[in-house]
Amino acid sequence: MTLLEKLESKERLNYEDGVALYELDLFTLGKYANEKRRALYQNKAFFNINRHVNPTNICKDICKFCAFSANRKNPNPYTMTHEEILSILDESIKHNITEVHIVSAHNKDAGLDWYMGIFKKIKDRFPALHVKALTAAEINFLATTNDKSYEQIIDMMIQNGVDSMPGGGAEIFDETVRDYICKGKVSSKQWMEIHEIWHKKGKKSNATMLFGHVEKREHRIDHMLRLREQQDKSGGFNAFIPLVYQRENNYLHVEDFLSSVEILKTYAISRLMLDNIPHIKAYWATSTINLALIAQEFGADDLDGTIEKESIQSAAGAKSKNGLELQEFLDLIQTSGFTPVQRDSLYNELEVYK
Ligand code: V47
Repeated sequence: MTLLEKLESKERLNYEDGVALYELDLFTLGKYANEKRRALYQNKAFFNINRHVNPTNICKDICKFCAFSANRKNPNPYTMTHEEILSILDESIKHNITEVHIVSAHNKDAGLDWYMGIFKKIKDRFPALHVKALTAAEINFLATTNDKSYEQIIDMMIQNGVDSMPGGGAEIFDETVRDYICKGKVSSKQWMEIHEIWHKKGKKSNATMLFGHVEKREHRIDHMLRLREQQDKSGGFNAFIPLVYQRENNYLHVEDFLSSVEILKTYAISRLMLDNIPHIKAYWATSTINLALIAQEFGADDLDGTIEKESIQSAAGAKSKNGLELQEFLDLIQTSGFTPVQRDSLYNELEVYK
């Protein structure tokens, strides 16, 4: 059977198919991805009203791609107090956020109680707010530095009010590339194991892929297939998020920025390969809002949210520092021909803006 016949018959695609998909022209690829996306969600483009908070940038690890952590290129170490975090959210709650997305660095001096206290105090003050927090990389860091198992850390997260896990720390699973870009951080196997334990507790998480640096197309397909296999087993991934690599202020020297065609192909291929992960998120902070909107025609169905303040990608050159106002977000989605659907963190529809 040819690749096009497989696409027509909606057969599950294998590694060789995935690599071959990149050789198709963008519009053929887009047609199949868009058909799948429309069959599931029609004209809807999902988003949420959220706030990103990054409580510390002090990190024991040095990932070559990271411009966020305090280091020689970015010497401004900070660690927020719980009161500072709560006062940020006191403001954000006035904008009707339904989710706080918390990602920190691996700060040895902050201590386990500081990390867990963030969630507990947020839940005490804002019981209805969905707390999406701690990447698998952070869980691995907290477990190893506190002599605890992953399950013990995960149980503590749940007790202290974490509702779901973000998809960060996945980077690229291929071990050779991973060793080159972020040696010493959570391994691909550990990342998967942590999500599996989380899913076994009946909880949901996301999965990211950092692309556009030194990896090859083959590594992206391998990454997607490892996630698809895990999803067949544990079933808890809500969204796949391809993160476009930003190249400023870090230690990974990459000359060329990916073309928009390559980025759109990657969204489309994600939709086609990941037949068991319901949502493909075009995270506008890395793709730009323009491309994230176009991506809705190429397989993506979600844009993340209003964000309010973004620190990780903007440190590396993305122009996303201050989020987007709700009205602007709605206008952009509508003028692109889509129906904005405000969702909660688990993709229940809260409001459909006709
Ligand atoms: O894992 C770091 C990435 C991630 C750069 O789950 C970079 O809904 C691009 O995971 N260029 C953290 N990306 C952010 C993250 C995330 C974002 C939005 C939504 C969700 C979700 C999760 O940021 C890290 C890393 O892959 N990152 N440096 C960079 N230079």
